[in-house]
Amino acid sequence: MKLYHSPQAPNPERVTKFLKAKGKLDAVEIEEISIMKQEHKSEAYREVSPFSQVPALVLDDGTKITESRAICTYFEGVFPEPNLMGTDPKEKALIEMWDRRIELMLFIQFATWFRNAHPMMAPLENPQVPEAAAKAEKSARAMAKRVNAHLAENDFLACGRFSIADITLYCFTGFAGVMKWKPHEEFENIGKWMPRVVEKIG
Ligand SMILES: N[C@@H](CCC(=O)N[C@@H](CS)C(=O)NCC(=O)O)C(=O)O
Repeated sequence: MKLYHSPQAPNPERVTKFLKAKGKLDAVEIEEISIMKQEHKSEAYREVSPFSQVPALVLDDGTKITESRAICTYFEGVFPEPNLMGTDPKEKALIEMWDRRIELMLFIQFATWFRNAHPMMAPLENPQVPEAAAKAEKSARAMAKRVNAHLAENDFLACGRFSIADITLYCFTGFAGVMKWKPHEEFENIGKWMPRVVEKIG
């Protein structure tokens, strides 16, 4: 199987860190797609990912999977150990709850801020809308505060153990640096959580 990856981009990183946590990075062939060179908009790549987004996974039978979390779900099935998405209905629900909260309320809010505010993104986000950036920045900062409060009582985001939700938060934390935002320095509990995750996938 082949994984289409962009090393600087956070969604593909969610998949490679997930594979790393499984010890299975070598199980896939990786092809790099440069977003800055707009390779993801080429006709050839659109055959793989009609929405022109990275990552994408192509299975040996030709099946194409193009959402990072869906790709992780596939890998969780074929490489079950260590478990990263829950072992019973309660764990699965709690891990999904936190993963979706981080993705929807932090990761995507931050991406909307970045895409609408950073000059580097002007060719991809046309037009950039300052009001959208300001609103999304406020949402992302509010969510980071909530996550920090949650981590005051919890070593990991869900079920007292490392999971896909922590991987999503970890990738967001690195991504935030593009706007010179360091949530792990600004927020004490995110800062204490970080080395626990680095130990698994850093
Ligand atoms: N929901 C998708 C989002 C994928 C996505 O937005 N990928 C970004 C890179 S992090 C991308 O391909 N951007 C290209 C563009 O915006 O033109 C997923 O989770 O895989």
